[in-house]
Amino acid sequence: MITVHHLDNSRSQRVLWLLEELGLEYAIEHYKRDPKTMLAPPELRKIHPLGKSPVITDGDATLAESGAIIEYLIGRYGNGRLIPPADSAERLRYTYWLHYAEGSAMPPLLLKLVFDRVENGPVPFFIKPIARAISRKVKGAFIEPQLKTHLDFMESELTKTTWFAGEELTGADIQMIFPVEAARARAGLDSSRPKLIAFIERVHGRPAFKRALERGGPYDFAND
Ligand SMILES: N[C@@H](CCC(=O)N[C@@H](CS)C(=O)NCC(=O)O)C(=O)O
Repeated sequence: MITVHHLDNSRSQRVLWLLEELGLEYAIEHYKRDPKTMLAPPELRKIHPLGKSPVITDGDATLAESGAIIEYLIGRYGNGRLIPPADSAERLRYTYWLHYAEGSAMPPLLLKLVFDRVENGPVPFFIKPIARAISRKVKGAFIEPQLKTHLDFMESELTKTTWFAGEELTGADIQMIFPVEAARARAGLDSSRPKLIAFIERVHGRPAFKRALERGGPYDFAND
């Protein structure tokens, strides 16, 4: 039996979605974020030393890192589904987007989250103007231009194909939904980039995605 160690409002939602697309049976161990720090509870470290979600266990195997989990589940249980044929142009795109999501798209989104908190979070009043000034400088000079470049790039790629790797839904889309949703929630992705918004809507309309939401519990990024 596959068990997903699932943190509310997190990347592991996409693993539940994948399992639903593949029609596999699975169990969920639920973990709740600390409401103040938003960090995962310490129990998750008993499953994997980094204490991050997602983590899955399958028999004797324990696997973390959403891209690795997606590759593993599709390779082991997909029977050719959700992955383009080897040596095709689509397969290369699939590999690219599977890595791009966490390797390139997420870092500026995470930086935005951190510096927004520096700017607006509770700090002693005499530090606040300095914290604000530093945060605005970093965001304006580095983070926001980076986010624009990535959003423009993703939008233009989706003018070439319906899904990220081609005309069929693949694991690459399952991996990409999280940064695209995060960009809508916290980085200004809006209807000025219609292909990305249509991508989110198409994903959220899928029966497997809806089933995964019912099983996973709170997931604010799906609030359309
Ligand atoms: N690159 C990792 C990132 C894992 C990660 O940072 N997960 C977040 C959830 S979205 C987490 O567990 N956050 C809680 C914490 O850091 O304590 C992946 O894709 O699996």
